[in-house]
Amino acid sequence: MTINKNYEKYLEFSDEVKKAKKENKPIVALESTIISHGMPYPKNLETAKACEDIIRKAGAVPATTAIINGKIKVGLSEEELEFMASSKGIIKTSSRDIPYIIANKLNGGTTVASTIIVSRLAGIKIFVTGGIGGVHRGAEKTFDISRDLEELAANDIMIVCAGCKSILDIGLTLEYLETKGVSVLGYKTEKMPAFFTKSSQFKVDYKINDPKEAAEIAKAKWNLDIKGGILLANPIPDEDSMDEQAIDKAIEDALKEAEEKGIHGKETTPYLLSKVLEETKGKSLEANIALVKNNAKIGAEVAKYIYE
Ligand code: PSU
Ligand code: MN
Repeated sequence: MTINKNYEKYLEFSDEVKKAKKENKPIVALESTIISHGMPYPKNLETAKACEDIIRKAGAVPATTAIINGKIKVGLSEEELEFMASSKGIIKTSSRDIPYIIANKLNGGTTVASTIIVSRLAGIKIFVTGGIGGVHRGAEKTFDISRDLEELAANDIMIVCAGCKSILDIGLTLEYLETKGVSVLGYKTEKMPAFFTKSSQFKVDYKINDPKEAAEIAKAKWNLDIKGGILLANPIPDEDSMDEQAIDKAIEDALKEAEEKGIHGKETTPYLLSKVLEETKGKSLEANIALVKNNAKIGAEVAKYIYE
């Protein structure tokens, strides 16, 4: 876990993460676009804090990443979390946004893509989120494929998520991951989870049965220097899973509205998320919170073996 000296001036580690690095403790990264653009205040803040605590309780150290005032933060203080959760004007920051935001001393919520970059710079091997970006429905016309997939393909990282929302084309997302060499593992499942529901019609590559197995697979990949990260897809717990028809309808409606309004580019994902939330009267948010917490728990368990 060494930091390349050239990066050092851009990075700022929290005391907790600094200490964890010194003591070689397992560190788990967390993204912050989910806080700034993925959930409304104050649930976003409560969820971010709860996830960090779950990771601590499981014996690992959380490192929520963000860009604040042009500094790449690895680990946020309570005040910084509050800032990310409640401020207006935070920029959704994917890979290509990072240099501009740093140069202009702006504030950015890191997406999966940019959190992967920050994790690499900080020597973090695993990160937890809700859902990754992917190939959007209709991508054959719009070319809308999330940068998340490219960074996942290019870096040695494991991401724990609950699959991807069916606002995306799950089948095409899996095909893309296959092309890019990303291993897709199902945590105690053979089916790719669909975020709000436990499964989709698509299969993962391999079902794994415990955190240690996931870590062993990651280590084999990294030791052999095989390009392409690892996606650990962990289904939403039974009791939090949503009614499939209700969520499918909400997503269909949201997609239709986005098209009518001409929403595109980086606005698409946040727009669809907020529309689905509206139509499900907040139920989708509760499910979202439950699944992120569930991922935090599994992520911390895997982290304990992955740094060995
Ligand atoms: N999916 C969710 N919630 C989110 C996101 C995705 O269920 O908050 C966020 C993540 O930060 C992800 C980003 O990396 O959206 C993907 O955006 P885009 O599709 O524009 O690449
Ligand atoms: Mn996109």
